Amino acid sequence: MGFFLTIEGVEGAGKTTAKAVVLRWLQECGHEFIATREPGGTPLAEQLRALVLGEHEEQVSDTTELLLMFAARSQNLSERIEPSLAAGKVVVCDRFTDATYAYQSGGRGIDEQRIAVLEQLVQGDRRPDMTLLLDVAPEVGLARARGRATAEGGELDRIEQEAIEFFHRVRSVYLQRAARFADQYVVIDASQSVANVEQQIVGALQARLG
Ligand code: T5A
Repeated sequence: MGFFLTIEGVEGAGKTTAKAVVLRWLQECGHEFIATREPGGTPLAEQLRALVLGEHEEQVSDTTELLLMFAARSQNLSERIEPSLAAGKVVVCDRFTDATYAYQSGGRGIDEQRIAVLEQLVQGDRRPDMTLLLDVAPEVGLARARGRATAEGGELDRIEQEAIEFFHRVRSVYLQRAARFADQYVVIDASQSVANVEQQIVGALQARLG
């Protein structure tokens, strides 16, 4: 019944780059797949993404941010993820609920039990079959994200503008979850060169799906 693969990490860890590697490998191996991202993935969920990552004149409360992440997720699940898994496809998702634990619990300080309640409400028993965690020091990731934003003439979004301590807490929760859910997580050393990171990813895919 399909295979649900998610890609996680702090800003600029290389998730977009990794996703391209995963999709190319799936294509070459003849797997049927779809690619999606969170927050986002459907027209409505992409509107929620723009809302939650955008700047506002008022303060966005932590609970509002949390609920918008799960609202977008609910839509992506019902419209794209669940139908694709039911059709036997591999679903590749750039971030999922592990990001909520890392950012809204680790980063913002929301009690993880509150996130667990929403996780169950929105997803039932659905959890990723495999998570590639691109692990890199936040200083390195943010420098990459800034470099890309400058090259593309873009700007850092609302969350990317948080203080460095925020991203250290995010990374720390990711690593704690990787240790706790060792069957789900594969930790990739994303401080390495693009070629080396690609090699680690392909090795992980061959071990699980090859
Ligand atoms: N969020 C999301 C929550 O708070 N809660 C949630 O529940 C969810 C789902 C979403 C934001 O929303 C938050 C987290 C985020 O703040 P996003 O779209 O996932 O944001 O985007 P970012 O995390 O900001 O990801 P980026 O697109 O900035 O970074 P990527 O995709 O990790 O990195 P990538 O591949 O674009 O690479 C960045 C730059 O580095 C280079 C690339 O060429 C690029 O220029 N690069 C490398 N350079 C050297 N060595 C390597 N190994 C490199 N890999 C990539």
